[in-house]
Amino acid sequence: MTKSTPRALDVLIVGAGFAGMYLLHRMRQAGLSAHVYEAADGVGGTWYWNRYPGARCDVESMQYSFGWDEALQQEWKWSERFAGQPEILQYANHVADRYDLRRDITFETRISAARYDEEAGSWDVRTEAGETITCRYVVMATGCLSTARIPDFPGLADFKGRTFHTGWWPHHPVDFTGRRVAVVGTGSSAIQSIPVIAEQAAQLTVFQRTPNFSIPTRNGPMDDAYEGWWKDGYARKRVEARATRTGILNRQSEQKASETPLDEQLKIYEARWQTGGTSFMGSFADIVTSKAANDVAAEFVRNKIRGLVRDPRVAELLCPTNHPIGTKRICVDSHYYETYNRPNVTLVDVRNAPITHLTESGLAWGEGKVAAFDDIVFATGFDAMTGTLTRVDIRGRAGQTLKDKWEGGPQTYLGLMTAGFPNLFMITGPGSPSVLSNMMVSIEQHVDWITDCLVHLKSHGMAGIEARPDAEGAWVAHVNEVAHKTLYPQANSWYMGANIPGKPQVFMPYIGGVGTYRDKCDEVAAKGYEGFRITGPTGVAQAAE
Ligand code: N01
Repeated sequence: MTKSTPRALDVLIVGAGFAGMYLLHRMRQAGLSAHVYEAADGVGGTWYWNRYPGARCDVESMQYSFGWDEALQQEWKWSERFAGQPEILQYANHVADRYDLRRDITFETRISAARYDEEAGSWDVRTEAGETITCRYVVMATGCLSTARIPDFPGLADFKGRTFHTGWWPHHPVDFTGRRVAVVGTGSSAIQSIPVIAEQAAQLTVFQRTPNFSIPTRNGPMDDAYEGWWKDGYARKRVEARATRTGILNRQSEQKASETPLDEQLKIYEARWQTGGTSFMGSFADIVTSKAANDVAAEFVRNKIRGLVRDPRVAELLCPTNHPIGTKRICVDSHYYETYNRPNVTLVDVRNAPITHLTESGLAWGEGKVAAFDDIVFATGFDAMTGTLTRVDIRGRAGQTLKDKWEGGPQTYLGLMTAGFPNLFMITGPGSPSVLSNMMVSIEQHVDWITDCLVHLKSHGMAGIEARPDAEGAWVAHVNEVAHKTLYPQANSWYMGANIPGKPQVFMPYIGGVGTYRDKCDEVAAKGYEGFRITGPTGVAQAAE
């Protein structure tokens, strides 16, 4: 790698989503030189890319927003209970403007490689265009669902119609009026976009391999009284949310279904179903640990599907039976199941008759079945959590690549660092609560922890920090142990890496809870960064052994 630019930084941040933006703000406050590199031409990360029709957050707006500036949270007004993608992107742009972040962000620049220079104790980071930047610390603020994936169907290039992926949606409006549209997949993105596409398209055919559980969002305009309730004592409510299991206030009941009579359970599920949103999964404390409790919740939702979908055969096809509810990410929707009552919508089950290839005019599946389409929408998901990190050619000590190190699954200490890669941090990395939590809360916690850590190093005349292999091994074992006390590993989910052929199947996020995890991170810091090796400018170990 040649050093084509003299540019040198304390902190290079990859990604200008909410994580990268907040980190840049904190670095400036801490007096460290920092710069963000972003592949897109704007801020917003996942909300920049995922512009598909119906895209909406499944965490309420009052909680899916930054809580670190009282003035910001008091002034910003959300128009809906659950904000749609355009409004969240508008919020991201507002944050960038309000804190004057853009002057330290280089857009349309993808980071392709990063190599640790052991002698200098610094990183040489390369852009796709060939520029090299030298920095002390690298922070991958690259998100968990950033590498969209279209399955490797033969004939993809032969199809003459339009193709889309929900995660790479065009920036101009896409009109499906009068068109024959196929949607492949029935995860969150499909479940949100199908009702909207169905209203425009002449014919919509949904190719479903695995039905998913979905709860109505019951979205609506923001209620003034509700907004007022949040804003009165907002800071205190944020603190309370940070101590919860998911980082979402008023979601999780501590009552156990296994200690609740069946008729009472059903009443509680009905109340949560009527309230709407993912809080359904917070109805009881043991839904994802007790199979018996889970079965009741799952059957409750299946009965709702049977009640919503008129054709009993289609209803049964839409009923998930091969995984416990919640073990694949629970979906939320606006009139998803009812959409199958429309005369222009057809459901095709490809579980036992997989899609085989694309033709010039459409899709082929099973034994010789073909249908013609004008447009194909791939709602086929992402190489989640690790895909974006391992696609960058990251080389740590002795030239070891991150890809090689994680060949058998991600290994991290606290989801923040990985041994052998000094001064390289991840935000919401595998081994932290990340995708199981309110991402805003988890992003803030990681950014604050990293900031405190770098300030600590600076004030102690230190320059290097690295996860110790023994601490990392113990953390990975703990992450696994906690996961295996739940039903999550029973599903072929992207949490497990099961959606990517050949990817090791390991439960990647930490399910011990946001509050517990925060306490652990704080304790590690309070003990002088226990489990980390801290080094001086010369790379000599000096503390926290
Ligand atoms: O992706 P997914 P997504 N043939 O991986 C199917 C977040 N998110 O973009 O289950 C046929 O969930 C695949 O089938 P199967 C959220 O965390 C949040 O929808 O592998 N089908 C599945 O149905 C979410 O979980 C929000 O059998 C194929 C679908 O494609 C995550 O993003 C909104 C196939 C992929 O579903 C990812 O959601 C949207 C094949 N060869 C997203 N290959 C909210 O905040 C794949 N599939 C609300």
